[in-house]
Order: sequence, then structure tokens, then C-alpha cells
Amino acid sequence: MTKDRLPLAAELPPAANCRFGAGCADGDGIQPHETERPLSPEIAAKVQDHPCYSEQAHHHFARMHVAVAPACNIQCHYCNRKFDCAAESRPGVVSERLTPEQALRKVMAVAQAVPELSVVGIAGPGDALASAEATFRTCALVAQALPDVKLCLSTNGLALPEHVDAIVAAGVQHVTVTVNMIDPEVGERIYPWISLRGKRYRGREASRILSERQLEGIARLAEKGVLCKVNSVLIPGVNDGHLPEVNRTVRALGAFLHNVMPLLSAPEYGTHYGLCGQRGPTAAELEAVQEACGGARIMRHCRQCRADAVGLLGEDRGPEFALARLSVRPAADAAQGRAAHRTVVDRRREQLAEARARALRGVAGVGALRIRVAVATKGEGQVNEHFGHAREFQVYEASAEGARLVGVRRVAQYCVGGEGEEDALESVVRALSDCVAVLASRIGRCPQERLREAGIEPVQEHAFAWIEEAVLAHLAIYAERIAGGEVVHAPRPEPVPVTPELREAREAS
Ligand code: CLF
Ligand code: SF4
Repeated sequence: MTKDRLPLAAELPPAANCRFGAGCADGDGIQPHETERPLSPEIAAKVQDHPCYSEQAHHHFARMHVAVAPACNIQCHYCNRKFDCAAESRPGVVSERLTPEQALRKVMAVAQAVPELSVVGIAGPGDALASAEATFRTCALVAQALPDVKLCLSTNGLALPEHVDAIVAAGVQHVTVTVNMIDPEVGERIYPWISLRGKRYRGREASRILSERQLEGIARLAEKGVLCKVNSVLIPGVNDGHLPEVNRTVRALGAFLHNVMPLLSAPEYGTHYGLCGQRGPTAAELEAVQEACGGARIMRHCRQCRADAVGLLGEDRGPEFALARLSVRPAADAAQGRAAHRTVVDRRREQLAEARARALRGVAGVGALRIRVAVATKGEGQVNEHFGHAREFQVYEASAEGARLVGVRRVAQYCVGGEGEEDALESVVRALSDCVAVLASRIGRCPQERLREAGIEPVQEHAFAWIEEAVLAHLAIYAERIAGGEVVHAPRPEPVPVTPELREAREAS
């Protein structure tokens, strides 16, 4: 059915501005296969300091979301918006809703305190374009006050076609559209209803209309030169086998990047899926679908942020900037601080490029060996987080070709108030079971012992080294140990269980 309705997407060659072939490489990218087609200078300039559109940038630059868009025009089975929740870290959750003027006050306060700030995004807690007036008023206020900061919107796409011109006029260069299906038979299991021009639609008709408008909007954004990222929520048993087709379709229409992210459906979130037992994917299932969607053309560092998140991806400094803590008058801008930070990042990127080149020479003799290494980091592209303080680990695959991020594993923090939590340690060990080592700036004695028991080597020797250099240095050492008979390289659990359905989808793409 979908193919009948979408001959354009099925038949078109990739759009002229389609950058999927280059993935999210940004000129200082780490993955050789991502650098096959370098970005044009214009696109490189757009993504080089956007933490979501560039994997490298996310080590150095921060985003903030302003929660000015509470309304939504559709219902997703994975959504339950909470407007006063400080405890949950997931999309749709905020501590407070803002007017555009309050949003500007908050943006100015963050800009003064966070020189890493490079993007202001509107990602709900509802749909940015269902509250279009507040969204575009906020964009205008921020653009006027902070012209060097990028504007970013996230939408379900239902109201996108009629807002593309306003997006361009507002100077928004980055738009995310959530596309979970292009087939209404799949869609009716995700969306109970949509509301368009005062009329409510249900069932397949709702999903057909939603899909057609999403795809029309993506194509129009591409025509206008707005970088479009597609987010897809991976819902096992519902759209896992379908997402490669979504990938091909949005790529053909000119989307820049595809972010396949896991369904979050804990019962306590109170969503339809959470309450009826629909589970989210495992890390391995997520990876399998990401690979089937094209591997390098996929965003792998998404943190599924709150709609009021502030800071580097993976950290949330939102509570520091609650309205009650801000002065009534907007803070003065600190543009000089942001400019100085960009200079620092340029220097770090040069150092990283030199370190990468050195490290690649060091692994030239490892043959076909490939290992996975987990890294604890709190930014700047370095191994600089204590094991016990980490709430996530970045997992890299290291080979003679380089170091490639394969995913971010969220975990419970092991060390809380100076005490080690046994349950949390077990959750870390499970989450990193495909890794041969974990690199951190410091690792306590107890976790070291438990990690060794589990066959994961705790490594502190690379504290404050560049991540890629450290990961590749560990590969070189590991290869030497294998050659010297010190280590027997045991196969890890198969990280990517590719089902026949996914294999077929991958071959088709
Ligand atoms: Fe925000 Fe989204 Fe813009 Fe980024 S988030 S509106 S593109 S500035 Fe980024 Fe957060 Fe993932 Fe979104 S990590 S949920 S992809
Ligand atoms: Fe919730 Fe976003 Fe879906 Fe609206 S589009 S129901 S805000 S997840």
C-alpha cells in the first residue's frame, strides 16, 4: 500500500543535498567509512558545532531546550507528558512550561553560564508546530538576542508542510521529524488518533495522513536547504522490520541523518505501551536495526533528552536554571565566552586529529582483530570520568580502521554518596558484557575485582587521554598480549543478532 502511495520516494535517486552517504561525519570524524564523501563547506559549517548532528561535536558543545510548546496534535502510544517532573529523563517531561519571554530569560541565563551552548531547541513537551505561535515567537526572540546560536525544532511532522516557509524565515537551520512508519498498517499500532484542522482521524486513515504530511514536509525542508534529521522510535514487534524502509524513503527525500532510538516504556511512565507491557529493544536489537538501516548513516549518540534539558548531551543542568532562580531581568549575553570556547574546540580538534593519526599507526599490525571498549567520559572528548560516577558509558568498536562509536549505554550510577551500590555494579557489568575493557579516569578496588571476574578489564592508564587514542592504544596492547599468549581472545556474546527479516531489509537497502 505504502509503495503505491509513495512512488516518488521509491523511485527517486537520493536528493542532491542528501548527505546520508557521508553519515554525520563533520570533517574531524573518526570513522573512515564516514569520511568517504566529505561534507560540503556549507553543510560542515552547519553541523560542526551541533551536538546532535555531529557525533564529534557532542563532546564539546551543549544544547538547551525551552519548553514553550505544550500542545500536541497527535497521540503516540509511547507518550505521557509530565509537566512538573524533575526525576525522569525522557522526551515529553519538563519541570515547568515557559512563555516565549520566560524562555528568553532562561536562554540568556544559560548562555552566560554555559559557554559550550551552541543550540537552542524547541522539542515540546508537546509538538513544536502544534504551538506554532509560541515556537516562532521564541525563535525570533532568541535569534535577535543570540545570533551566533543555532535554532533547532523537533516535530511529529503533521503540521510541517504549511510551516516550512515560516521555519526558513525564522532562520531555523535544523529540524527533526519523528517518522516511525511509512505504512499505515504499522502506524495504526503506534498512533490512536491525529487531529488536523479541527477534525480527528483514527486508525489507518490517521496514519496515512500523518505519513503523507511528514514526507511532504521532509522533501520541502530539503528543497529549502534546511537540514532535516529523522527520529524513529524502535518498537520491537511493531516497526523493527519496517525501519529500513523508512530509512530508504526519508533518505531519498533528502533527510540528512536518521536517529533510530529505543522505545522507553517503563510502566511507571504511564504510557499506553508501558501499561500494556510493550517492551523496548535491547541494546543488541537496537544495534541490529541501526545496522540494517545503513550503519554509518545513523546517529548513535542520542540521549533521548527531556524537553527542558540543558547542557552537554547526557548531562542535565536544567534545575540550575529554574525560573525561580533567575533574575527578573535577562542576563547580559556572553558571546565572547562562546567565541573563546569555539577557539578552544578548534585547538582540541587539531590535537585530536594528530592523536588519531598516531594511534592508527599503532594499530596497523592488529590484522582483523576487532574489540569493543567502554569509556567513561564527561565531555571534551577525553577519558575523564570516574567509573563510579558514570551514568552512561560510550561503547567503541576498535579495529585497524579506527575507533567507531557503536552506542551509549545508560546505567545506574555505582557510587552514590561515597558508597558502592552492588545492584548498580551488576547492571553495569550486564550493560558492558560485549566489551573487553572499560576505560575510566579512576576505578575503585571493588568494581575492579567484579569487572575482572566478568572478563572486562578495568583500565585507568588512559586517564585524560583522547578517547579515540585511548581506545586504539588499548587495542594495540590487547593484540600484543594475544600474540604473547597472555590473553586468549574469547568471543563475546554476538552483539548484533540480525534476524532473517532484518537481513533481507539490509540487503534491499
Ligand atoms: Fe534538541 Fe533534537 Fe535539536 Fe538536538 S535533541 S531538538 S536535534 S538540539 Fe539530540 Fe536530544 Fe537525541 Fe533529540 S540528543 S533527543 S536527537
Ligand atoms: Fe507525545 Fe510527541 Fe507523540 Fe505528541 S508527537 S504524542 S508530544 S511523543
